[in-house]
Amino acid sequence: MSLEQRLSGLTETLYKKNIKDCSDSQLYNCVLQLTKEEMAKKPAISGSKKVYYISMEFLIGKLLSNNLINLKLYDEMEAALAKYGRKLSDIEEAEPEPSLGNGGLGRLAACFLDSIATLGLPGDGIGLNYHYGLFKQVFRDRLQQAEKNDWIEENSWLNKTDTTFTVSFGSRKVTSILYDIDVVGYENGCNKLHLFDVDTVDGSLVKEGIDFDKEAIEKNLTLFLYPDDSDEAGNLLRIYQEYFMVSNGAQLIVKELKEKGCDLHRMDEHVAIQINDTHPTLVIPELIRILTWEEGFTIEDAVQTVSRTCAYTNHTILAEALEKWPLEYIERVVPQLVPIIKELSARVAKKYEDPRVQIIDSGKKVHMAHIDIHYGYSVNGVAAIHTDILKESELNHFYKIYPEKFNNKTNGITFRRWLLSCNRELAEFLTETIGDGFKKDAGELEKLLAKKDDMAVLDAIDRIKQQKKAALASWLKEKEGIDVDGNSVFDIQVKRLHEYKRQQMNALYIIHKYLEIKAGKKPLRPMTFIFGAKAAPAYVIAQDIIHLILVLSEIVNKDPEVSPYMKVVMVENYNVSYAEKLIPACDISEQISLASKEASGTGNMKFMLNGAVTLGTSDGANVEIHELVGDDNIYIFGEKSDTVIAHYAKADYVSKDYYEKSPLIREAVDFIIGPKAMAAGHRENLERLHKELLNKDWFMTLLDLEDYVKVKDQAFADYEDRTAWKKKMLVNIAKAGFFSSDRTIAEYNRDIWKL
Ligand code: 26V
Repeated sequence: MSLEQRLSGLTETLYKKNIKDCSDSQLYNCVLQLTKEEMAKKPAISGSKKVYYISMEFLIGKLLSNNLINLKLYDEMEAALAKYGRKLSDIEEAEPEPSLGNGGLGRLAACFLDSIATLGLPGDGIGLNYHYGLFKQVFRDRLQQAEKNDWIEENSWLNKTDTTFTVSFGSRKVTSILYDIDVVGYENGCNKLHLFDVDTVDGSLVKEGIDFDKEAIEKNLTLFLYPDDSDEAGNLLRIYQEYFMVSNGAQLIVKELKEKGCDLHRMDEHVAIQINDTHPTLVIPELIRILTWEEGFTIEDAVQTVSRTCAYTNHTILAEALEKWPLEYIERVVPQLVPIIKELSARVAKKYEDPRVQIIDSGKKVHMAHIDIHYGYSVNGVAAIHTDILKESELNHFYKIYPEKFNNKTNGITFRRWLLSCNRELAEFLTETIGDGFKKDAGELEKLLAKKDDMAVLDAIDRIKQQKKAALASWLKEKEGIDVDGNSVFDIQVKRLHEYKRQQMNALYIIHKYLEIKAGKKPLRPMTFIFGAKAAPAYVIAQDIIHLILVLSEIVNKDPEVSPYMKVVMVENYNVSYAEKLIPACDISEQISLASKEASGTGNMKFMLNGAVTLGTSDGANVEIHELVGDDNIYIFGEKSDTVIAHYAKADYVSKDYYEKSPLIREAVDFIIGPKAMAAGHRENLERLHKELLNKDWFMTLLDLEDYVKVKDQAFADYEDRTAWKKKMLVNIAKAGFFSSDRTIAEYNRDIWKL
């Protein structure tokens, strides 16, 4: 039976309706069911060794389009629906987006699962099934408010399994239940994403926004991702979640090993466990506990076996993001792990005196990363510069002990989602121009370089960009109620809100432009500045930065003298689906973190692949993008990482000095507390932000502001040489192949997993 016949049969059975009469969500349900049936027909990927990618976050986004593409059924489904006047893209809008991640780290995990399956490697994800995920962002009174994202519907990608485990929190026992999501590779078989949950979760605990009773763990364990950890109960809940995930994961791994008849002493020959940041670190002592208590291993044997199996990825050098739990908290949540952690710590203390490499420090805090480094066989960073910083400074004392463990794995993105799915027009044009080999071997994008002087090709790439900009403009009109000019330059900064990412620097540029226009200096072409970012609810300055951007949007867009020349848009509830609309429409990609602070970035890669030109610092993967595209096809500004690191070491950065030296900086910074901003915003937020920039500015915004303004002005000016700009777009697309997560995963496999 054809897809069309099956679809039409389903709509009749379920809704007694013809395809053309169903609502989008009814059709979505039918297409979902059909797609799941097709996935179930795919063989499970198997092999003698398997990787478990264990992560508190899997930011998978909507799955329909991606799964249809990987099954090679997209075109057929689209055509079947079109016969009845229905559009697959409308149906996709009915799919709720799970928010099982914060940002880059979780999205990376999702890209990796896609690539692992696409390369035909046996590999499953292990995580949690948060019912309300990360909060949904709404703006009220120009401030961010958090609401729950109730994403789980009766029909979804989740398949309830009959696997359950008992997880002990001391004497308190919780029964888990496992849900699986199938992960289908591109023209390949299936792996699984295992999401653990508890049956007793109770959504009615959530009262206002995302506030809830944190004590009742049986009821709240899997309600939210990253519940507010600004208080003790929040921190404890986070440890409950982490242990719940790893205990289930460890039990699942041992169960699968036994089912395959493997000798647990040779576990490392059958399994690799990749620990995604420190959040799953407790899997190490938990496995040791299971092997010694339940499988009769000696402690020595258990430690050695686990150490040959676990590998750790570091995703940040920010001190505040490196987990250090008070031993007392771990004692309260999982007392059974404390003797093991103490033993692991004692072994280290016996061998090494250096206080910087201890597991339990003098303040009785447990350094999670230190467990991973001592008791894992691999430590990797996520971009070349990041790994260098780990080796040379941040983790240098560990590098000296274990040089052989350290390696780099520059991040990547799945081209199925970030090109084939979100930019079908470009993917189609590339297929016509260079063949479709790039779909399986991203390196083939380089074939495009031969067309660098072919005006027809350059014009076509630009035409697709214009089309995507027009589509975004109408979306923004509908969703945000803002008119933007499709002929303006689209400058986009979308990522989590954090001071180190310096959205505030972008805001200061906007103020500077606003003041220039008011003074009569009009830009050559209108500019559209687009932001998207969620801020952690307890992160006060991040909330203030969002407030400033919303205030600027109000001032700029409503000023008749200025708004014909520029617009400022902060999109509400930026998420994966929004990214898929914004990224293909971007001209200038903002990657402006303080050098040394952004471990890699992956948005930078998605923008490049879609023909945007990067405006960025020498940080994270920007450095590798720069090397690939060359000076002419990227805009690099700002101090380099060694200068920044030296400023921190000497504590000699004084933001006020920069403020006092530069009239441009002074004007822009003082606008924040000037009469216009005060009239549109709240005194408390704006004054706090102004004070922060002047007296602290920990992430050195003012250090780079003048250079940023200069280089950004140059980028806008260069955009006017249309042919030259189109060439930059082409080179960026052509050179993006390196950033395919297929390449990254092939490297993980070659160097770490050896499947
Ligand atoms: C976590 C936290 C939590 C507490 C408050 C401050 C804070 C700041 C940052 C983080 C990030 C944790 C790790 C993370 O998400 N790293 C990101 O990983 C991406 C994938 O490797 C990488 O591209 C990003 O550069 C990196 O920031």
